[in-house]
Amino acid sequence: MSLILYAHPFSSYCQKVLTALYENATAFEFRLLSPENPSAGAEFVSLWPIKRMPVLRDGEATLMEATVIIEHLDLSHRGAVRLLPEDRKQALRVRFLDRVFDNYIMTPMQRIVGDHLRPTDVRDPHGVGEARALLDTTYRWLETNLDGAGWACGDFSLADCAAGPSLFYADWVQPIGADCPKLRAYRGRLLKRPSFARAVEEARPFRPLFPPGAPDRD
Ligand SMILES: N[C@@H](CCC(=O)N[C@@H](CS)C(=O)NCC(=O)O)C(=O)O
Repeated sequence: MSLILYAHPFSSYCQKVLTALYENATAFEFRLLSPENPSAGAEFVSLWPIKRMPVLRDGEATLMEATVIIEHLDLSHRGAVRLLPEDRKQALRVRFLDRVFDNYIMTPMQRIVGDHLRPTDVRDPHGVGEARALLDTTYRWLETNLDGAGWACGDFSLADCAAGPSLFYADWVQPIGADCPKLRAYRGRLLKRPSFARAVEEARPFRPLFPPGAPDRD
C-alpha cells in the first residue's frame, strides 16, 4: 500500500483528511500518533519537524497541510467523488470556503481549546474572547453565504471536508445560535455524511480527552 497517514482520530485536521479518504474509499495505512506508539511519532517528526498532523506519505513523497493533502488525493488518487471541481473558477470558490473554515472556524476553535491546556496563570481570556467573537461573526457570515440545503459549494468537496470537523468542534466550544438555523442544519447534514460520520465515530472513544469537556451530544 503506497499511502501512509500519520494522524490521530480525535484531531480536527486529521478528520478533514480522513473524510476525503473515506469519500473515495481510498486505501491507506493509518499510523497512530500517540505516546503508546513512539516509532510512528519519531517517523512523523523526521518527516515534518513542525509537528502538525496529519502528514501523508505517498511512496517517496511527503505531503503536509490538510488542504494540500486533499488536493494531492484529488490529483493522484482520484475517485468517483471529485474533491475539487475541474472548472478552475468553481474550484476557486471551493478553495475560498476551505480557507474560511480553516482560518475563521478551525483557528478560533483551536485557540479556545488550546487555552484549556495552558497553566491557569497564563490563560488568555482576552484572546479567548476574541476567538468567540470571530466564531460568532463567521457563523453569521456562513448563515447568509452558504447554500441553503446542500453542501458548501455545489457537490461535496474539499470545503465540506474542512467544514465537518471545524463546525463539529466549534459548536462544542461556542454553540451555533438559533439565529443561524441554516448553519446548524448544514452541520447536521455533515454529521450524517457517511465519510465524516465514520471519522466522528472513530474518534468517539477519545472524547473524555477534550480539554474543555465534551458535551453529551453528537
Ligand atoms: N495547518 C495545519 C494545521 C494542523 C494542526 O493544527 N494539527 C493539530 C491537530 S488538529 C496538531 O498537530 N497539533 C499538535 C500541536 O499543536 O502540537 C493543517 O492544515 O494541516
